[in-house]
Amino acid sequence: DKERMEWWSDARFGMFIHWGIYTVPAGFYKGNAISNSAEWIMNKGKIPIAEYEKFAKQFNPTKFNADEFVALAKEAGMKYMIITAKHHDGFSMFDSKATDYNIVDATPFKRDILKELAEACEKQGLKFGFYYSQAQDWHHPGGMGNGWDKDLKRVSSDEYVFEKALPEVKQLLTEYGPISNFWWDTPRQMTKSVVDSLHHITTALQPNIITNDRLGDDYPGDHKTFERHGPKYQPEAKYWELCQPVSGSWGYRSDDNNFKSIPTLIRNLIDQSSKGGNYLLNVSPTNEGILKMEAVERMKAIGAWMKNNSEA
Ligand code: JFZ
Repeated sequence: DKERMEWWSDARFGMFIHWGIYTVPAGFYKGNAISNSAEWIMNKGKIPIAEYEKFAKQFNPTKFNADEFVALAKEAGMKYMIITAKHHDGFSMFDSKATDYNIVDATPFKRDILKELAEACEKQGLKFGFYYSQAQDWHHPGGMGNGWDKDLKRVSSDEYVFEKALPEVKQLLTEYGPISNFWWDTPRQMTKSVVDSLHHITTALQPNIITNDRLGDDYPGDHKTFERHGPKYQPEAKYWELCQPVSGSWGYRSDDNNFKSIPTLIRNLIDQSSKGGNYLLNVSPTNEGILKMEAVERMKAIGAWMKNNSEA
């Protein structure tokens, strides 16, 4: 275990990426700003599935360049990258074999960005992992969380898990090279057997994988997760990570200019690091597939600071 955790423990700094078709509405629905983080717009705006699906047809981030993303993360001094393979909205950001509701089959873009990033990370020597919303899925009729779509004819959550979650997780762990991390989220209403199966295939298929503490009740995972705010004192947990967005929202919203200052970000990195934890800093690609200038500037500044303050 200690050996398996070594690179992660030494890494201290990683890039989190929230990206999905919610970057099309970018925080606005029918002319209204929908409060909360951009990736929650389907839920907060009570958008029916048939309406939300239309965003996929407008998702065409042609300026996306995986090598540039990975190079920027490296320049910032980050050692690993974790991207949303599927968020709560249920849209798969890779060439999913379990559903056509995915980036290759349902968008004009037709590119598997996870494949591209996996290859770029391999090439440039960055660890690569996935965020996956295993319980909440507002698109599948057996997924957790969609209580607003009146046309949704519900099926059992087992059906959702066996048709979608398990096959997708399996695909992500077998077709994308070495996967360093699996970052589960919002473990709601999961049965013990489902959680066990997810845990089992993950560790069986990628024995060196590192997981967070959000798979299910009985699974502490390999590390604790702090969200948005770091711990005040050094936590008891040996392995932990603070995840935090560089601006206000995890996913891109057009009105989010709430960027943390460069000194704040550097201080946050030092703060977690000095208490023995990792800092997973989130960026939000736009609908064009690039980062806002403010985000790029910040990554470069952190990297420059690190360079100026390291030996050799
Ligand atoms: C979850 C997601 O719902 C959100 O969209 C984002 O992906 C974030 C990283 O994770 O949000 C959470 C999950 C857990 C807590 C807070 C927000 N928590 O335990 O405080």
